[in-house]
Amino acid sequence: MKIVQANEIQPASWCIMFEAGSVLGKQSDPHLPSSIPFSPHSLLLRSHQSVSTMCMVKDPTDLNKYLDNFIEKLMTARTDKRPDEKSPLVNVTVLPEDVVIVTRAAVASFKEQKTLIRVDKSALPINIVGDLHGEFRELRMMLSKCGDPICQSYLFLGDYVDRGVQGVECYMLLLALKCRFPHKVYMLRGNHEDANTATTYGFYDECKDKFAPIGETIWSHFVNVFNWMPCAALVADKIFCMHGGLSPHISALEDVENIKRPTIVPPYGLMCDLVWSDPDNKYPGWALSTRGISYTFDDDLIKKFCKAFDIDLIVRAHQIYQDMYRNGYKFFAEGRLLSIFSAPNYLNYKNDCCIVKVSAAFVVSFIVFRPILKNAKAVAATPKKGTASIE
Ligand SMILES: [Mn+2]
Repeated sequence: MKIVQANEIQPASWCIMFEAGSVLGKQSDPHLPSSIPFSPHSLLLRSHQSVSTMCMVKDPTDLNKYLDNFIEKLMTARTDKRPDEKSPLVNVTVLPEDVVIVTRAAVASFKEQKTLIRVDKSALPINIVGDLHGEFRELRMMLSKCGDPICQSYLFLGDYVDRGVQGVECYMLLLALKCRFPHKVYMLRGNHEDANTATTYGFYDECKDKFAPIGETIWSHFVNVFNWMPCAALVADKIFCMHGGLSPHISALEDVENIKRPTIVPPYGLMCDLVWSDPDNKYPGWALSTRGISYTFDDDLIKKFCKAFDIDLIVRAHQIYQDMYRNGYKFFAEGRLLSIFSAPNYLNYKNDCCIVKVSAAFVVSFIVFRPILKNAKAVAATPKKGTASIE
């Protein structure tokens, strides 16, 4: 496998410049997904229909038409400037009926997959996307830049919700795309796709606010999907992907494949490690993580894992190190493990983010997204080495 560094392959046009202030709100239309030709259909289900009526959408053709309309609605809604000069929000309403339909379809779709997804080589090129954390406007831009899921595949590594304020919109759009294009869009579970975590970091409150007075019911639909999500993917037999990292409990890839669902993320064990662990050379081998859950693993373990299972590259998300603030990615173990992060200006860190693209010829490249910030000096600040943010 050939690894192409961003510096070699990244012409200026590959950087979408995010405007953190008001300008983008006025200019949002040029960034909308012209390359995603979801045409309008007449079947768009109306908001006044009851939840029970919505649940009767069983014909796959009708479901696809509904999904086309729903995706188009989310992808084309305008962004609104906010008076507090925070990043503009996408002005779109997800209805309770939408959640019922999409989560039901998503559970059915996830049930068709094993806990380890095997993505065939024919799915290449594939875009691999890290943490999103409710940054919906930015997710739409990245999708529009990377292109139509009819033409290329996507693998999302989890953490769609929490922290940001449009987790509902992010998660719903991706679930709808996954259901509409099940052989092109793949989604893995992050540690935030779990009732215990998402109750603490914002998504539960977002559901209660957006769907009052039935927010808790809607929340339970989302939790049901969380519990059915796969935890790892093997792309073209060579690229092993998960949200967190490796586990001392993997003796064969079938161990991942055989994890039973539905399940919460347990406090220890294989599934817990897949969504929670981190690479770190501070301590040799497996070490208890300072997160208070799961482990860290060193370069030596990464290399041994790759050799044992004939893996060229491990791609994971879950962290934004300060030395990732430029470009949004970091290699470990002499290129055997790649950590990516896909939420720009996350928690006002002023960080770049990136999406990894694996071509049909197995060339790995990066699409880097950089926020445009009013204080340019802050962006250029020298990162401190060795520190990481826990995601
Ligand atoms: Mn995470």
